[in-house]
Amino acid sequence: MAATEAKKAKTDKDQAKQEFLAVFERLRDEIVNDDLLAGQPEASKKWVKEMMDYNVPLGKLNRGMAVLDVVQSLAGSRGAELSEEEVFRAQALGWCIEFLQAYFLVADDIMDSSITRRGQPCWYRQPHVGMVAINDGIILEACIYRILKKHFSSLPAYVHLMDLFHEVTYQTSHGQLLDTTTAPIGTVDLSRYTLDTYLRIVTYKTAYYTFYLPVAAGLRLAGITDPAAYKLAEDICVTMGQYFQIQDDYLDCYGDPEVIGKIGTDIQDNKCSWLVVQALQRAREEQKKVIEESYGKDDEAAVQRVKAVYRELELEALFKQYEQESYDKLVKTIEGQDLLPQAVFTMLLKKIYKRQN
Ligand code: GPP
Ligand code: MG
Ligand code: MG
Ligand code: MG
Repeated sequence: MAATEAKKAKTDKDQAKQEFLAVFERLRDEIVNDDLLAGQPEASKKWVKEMMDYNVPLGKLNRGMAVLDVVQSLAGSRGAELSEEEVFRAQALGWCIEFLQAYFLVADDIMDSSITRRGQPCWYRQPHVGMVAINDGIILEACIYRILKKHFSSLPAYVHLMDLFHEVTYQTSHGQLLDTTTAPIGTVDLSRYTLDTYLRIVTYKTAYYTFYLPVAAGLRLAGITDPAAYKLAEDICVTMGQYFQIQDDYLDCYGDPEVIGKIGTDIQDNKCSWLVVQALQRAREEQKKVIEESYGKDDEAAVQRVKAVYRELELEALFKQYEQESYDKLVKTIEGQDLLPQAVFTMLLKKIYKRQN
């Protein structure tokens, strides 16, 4: 019985993903055939279509699909069912988040000199692309506002949605600014790697766009206007986002590149990663010295020396302990409130707990 149920859950999940992907194709085709592109050369249409297919739909799609989950939990708690149009709108809004994510990743991979993303070469690494990727990022971002205009401009939520995307982009760019300037390539200043700085970086560079954005977008679509609901969502989502980025940092070092779809570069890139912050809090003088000499170097032997210190300090076990404590704390907070249906948050949390990719 349990096996049958698990099989059904998987089929439902696959089906939801197929339906979500079908909406991507519709939105993509609308853009490729819109007023502006209609008058452009065939080569531009082809470029935009291929660029979108390469960068937008190939991730886990957790962020994008979360919008419909949120809207459905809110409707479910009122005993209501969504119309076909409401489902489509939630999915289209989810794709706006995936376009934003695609834009961030294209740019982030250039800034981090990354090699692979989602199991394929980073877009800027494609020989025919190079720095045109910067413009492609700008196009991907502009698509968000084309989609919003076409499908949401008749709703009272339109202006709030636009504002939400602008606000979250601003927050994320400031997280990225801190991320890239806390550890400039070629300088190692271990005094900068504090937990305080770390949490500020990850809150802004990841938590807002990964968790708060899908939840707040769903709340807006459902017509919720109570500021207290948004504040609660922000508090829970920021904590969940910190937990998610700590997992990302852990996987950068300990994940299987085949499974995570990218090759870790945090040690070489001198990143203010959760691992190095924890290592520095625990390291003896000689271990600190190894980190000081070997961190931030694009050299495999140096990377291995840093990883050896991480092993001595048993950071894997420390992460596992953090993961459990953080999960338990989040569950308690979610269960301790009655302003929003718990499912809004538990669905998100379930997807990331002990994730391998
Ligand atoms: C993830 O950091 C953060 C982003 C993708 C936000 C980028 C923001 C911009 C404004 C460009 P990361 O470098 O740890 O991600 P990954 O490990 O996936 O490269
Ligand atoms: Mg990166
Ligand atoms: Mg980065
Ligand atoms: Mg990372």
